[in-house]
Amino acid sequence: SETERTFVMVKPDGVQRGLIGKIISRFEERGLKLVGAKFIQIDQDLAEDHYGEHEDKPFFDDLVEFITADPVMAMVWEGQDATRQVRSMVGETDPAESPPGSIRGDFGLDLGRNVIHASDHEDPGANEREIDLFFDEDELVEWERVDETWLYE
Ligand code: YYY
Ligand code: MG
Repeated sequence: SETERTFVMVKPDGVQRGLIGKIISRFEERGLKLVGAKFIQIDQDLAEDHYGEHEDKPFFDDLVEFITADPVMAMVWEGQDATRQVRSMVGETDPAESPPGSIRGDFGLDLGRNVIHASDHEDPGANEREIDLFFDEDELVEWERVDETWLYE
């Protein structure tokens, strides 16, 4: 598989519940490399852009209100097959359907408060699109982890 970058965001419920560190640790321990991070409060325009695919859904207004209500931790993680691997660590959209061991399965109960966003691996280009929406090119850092030679064959 290819090395790639994916967009991840701890949502306002995860921030308020003090889960930023635990969530970052999971990706770090997996071997993924943090290449961008910002702690921000999303405005209406950015929220509507980010969730544009859902604009006709009945939950859209509540979703935008929720994601703009308080700060989020927006990040870019890099690694082999990163988009698919992160999604499998996140679990299903509904925490109630997410297995224990997944982030939503360990930290959430309610569909509308599912702690974390990650780019959809079944939507080609979603990762790049979301990274571009949240980060300028010069906010992404190229660096080597010391354990990279032992993480990959
Ligand atoms: O990518 P993912 O976050 O797993 O789910 P999406 O289907 O893209 O929906 C985005 C977001 O919307 C989801 O994380 C919770 C919310 N949502 C909802 O409140 N009610 C639904 N029936 C579906 C999704
Ligand atoms: Mg999605």
